[in-house]
Amino acid sequence: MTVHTVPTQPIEGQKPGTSGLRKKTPVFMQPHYLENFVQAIWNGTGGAEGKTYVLGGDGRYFGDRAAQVILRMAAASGAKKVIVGQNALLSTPAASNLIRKRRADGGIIMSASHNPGGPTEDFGVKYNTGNGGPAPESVTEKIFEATKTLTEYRIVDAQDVDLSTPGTRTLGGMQVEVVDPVADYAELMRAIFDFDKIRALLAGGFRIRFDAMHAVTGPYAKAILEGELGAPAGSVVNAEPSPDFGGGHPDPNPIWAKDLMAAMFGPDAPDFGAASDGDGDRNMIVGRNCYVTPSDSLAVLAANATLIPAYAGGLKGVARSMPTSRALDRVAEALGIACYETPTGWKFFGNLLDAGRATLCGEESAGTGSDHVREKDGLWAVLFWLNLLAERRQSVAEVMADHWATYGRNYYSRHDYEAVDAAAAAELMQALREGLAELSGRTVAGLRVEVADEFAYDDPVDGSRTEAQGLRIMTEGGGRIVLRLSGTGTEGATLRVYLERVETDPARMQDEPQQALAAIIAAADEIAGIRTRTGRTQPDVVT
Ligand code: VG1
Ligand code: CO
Repeated sequence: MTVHTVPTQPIEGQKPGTSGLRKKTPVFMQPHYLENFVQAIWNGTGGAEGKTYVLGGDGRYFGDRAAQVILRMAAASGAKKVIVGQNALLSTPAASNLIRKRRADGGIIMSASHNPGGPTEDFGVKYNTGNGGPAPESVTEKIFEATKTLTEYRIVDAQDVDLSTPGTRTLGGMQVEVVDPVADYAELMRAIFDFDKIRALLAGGFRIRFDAMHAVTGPYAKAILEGELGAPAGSVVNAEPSPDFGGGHPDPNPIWAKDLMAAMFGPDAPDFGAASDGDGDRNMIVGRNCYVTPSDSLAVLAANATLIPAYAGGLKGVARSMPTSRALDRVAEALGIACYETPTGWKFFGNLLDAGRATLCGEESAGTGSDHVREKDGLWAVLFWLNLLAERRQSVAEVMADHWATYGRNYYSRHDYEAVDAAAAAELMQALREGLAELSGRTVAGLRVEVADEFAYDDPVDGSRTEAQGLRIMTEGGGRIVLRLSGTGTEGATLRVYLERVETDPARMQDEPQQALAAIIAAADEIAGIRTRTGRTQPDVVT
């Protein structure tokens, strides 16, 4: 088999963001674009020679062809073996599990996660390290550096490898092992949860609806929820992964999972609803007439962890990303365990999980996970909820009411302004940054600001410091406004405004979040000048 060494030049802008490199699909399909980045992954991580990798993706447009390119490049650079999900499919948590279980050196996940897919939408490539987690900043920096000095890449001349059936094939001197994407993941879930209890709950007439949003969790949810746990056929909807996610936006939130919301708030609603994103690492939880905000979901999982077999011995600690609400902190305090605050992005949880400092982690963006893998895990969160509901024998709304009665309620919302002019967004952030020091002590829209700062993270495990991770404004009485720019978008800038307020009055636990947060929302606009600087009168997405 011939190895071609193809001359190339650095391509600008191949800098991984919050979660891998994401670009419009046509950008990824440009000559050398994917090849350059993959070669930079090898070059930035000590070469592919003798290594074993895991490879899979969320089934989006171009993923099948990208997989073949990556396989040919791995073979050309002397990799020993690549373990690939059948039809190049693997959810992100399943890939993380396989990397760990098979002791692979790393993995490549082809996904732009919750971003839409298709010929004119988004594509992405993410590199995970041997612990199964997203490469930390130190590694993504090396990969980015490598993209800037590339002069050539290596690729073999070969036909496509057959990925349509499980089995082991060869590509030059490299083994390609095609595996069932679901089997190992299902085995892991069986080891964590009480499947018998969940089976009994479902057999007792508890009705669920899981919306896979035409993305990768379809086959996983079908096999586990319907196949193993006995949910009636049809409980999992939109279960067939499609290259453009059925023309939808595979982001599990009340806006994009509209059908699920309608079903859960409509007549004859099921008892439990859930959805996942493109690559299966996010989850949305919704009860009958009861949407659970992701930050609250994380807090509920922590508070109920000992009901789950795998966590019956208690949690070592918990962690949340900085913009995530502090509902989790209140649970951690009650449990007497540490609660870490990290920058946005799952890569920052890796060290805490590896060091055994945290068992559960989560983000306000519908990501929750534990030390069972090194990624957030959508279906895991769904099974966690089902297991805890089976134990508590309560509705989702009752669990939430109990939770707030015990810990108080952190009213929370995120307002996203999408595809904002990049320069205007940068100016907004810069102006706010410069004014932070003067904000303390001032009263804005009737709220007194206590402290305002820019978040930086000192990793307690490896001592690394990550700066400029979001602007925070704390107001009196436990209010908080956080602003940051997204690192996963592919068009202009996305401004994220995170709004939070603590309520401890037992009579005020069932308010409408936007109303409960009205004063905070007004203060955020006044402080940051969102309307005037972006020209937008309202957010595109409210979660
Ligand atoms: C967003 C979320 C963040 C999440 C990231 C990847 O990042 O805010 O919490 O970790 O997406 O999620 P950003 O930089 O756009 O705010 V996913 O499901 O893409 O893997
Ligand atoms: Co995702």
